[in-house]
Amino acid sequence: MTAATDTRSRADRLGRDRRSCRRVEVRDRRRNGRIAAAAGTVSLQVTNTGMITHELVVLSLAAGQRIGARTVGADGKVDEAGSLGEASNSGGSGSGEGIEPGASSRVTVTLAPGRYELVCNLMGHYVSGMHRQLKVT
Ligand SMILES: [Cu+2]
Repeated sequence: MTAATDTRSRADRLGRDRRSCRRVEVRDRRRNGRIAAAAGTVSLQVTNTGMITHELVVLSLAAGQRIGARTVGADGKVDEAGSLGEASNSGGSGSGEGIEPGASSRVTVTLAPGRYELVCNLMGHYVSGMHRQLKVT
């Protein structure tokens, strides 16, 4: 392909500056569906369709690490040190007090190719199944 016929921007050809937006639903019941996105800037628009407050935290997954296999502490939460970002601000973006039922929040993260785990880290929610895989390619 010659440069004249490649109408993509230089950034696209180099795989940079790709932006994708994914809508994610969080609710009270277990939900294991996988989400996929292109590497680069990823915006997650998170809507709580459940009856209680939730949140969404983006965590890295090590090679071979399974979804849902994190150690849950006595506080009913997993270690979220190294969190890449979270949506827990009802009606806004970033960190807050949790996403109230019927509300939405969003978070924008820059992700390299790999596997990530989207978790709700309110007390007891991870162990009840609130974790999903995000695969970035
Ligand atoms: Cu939750």
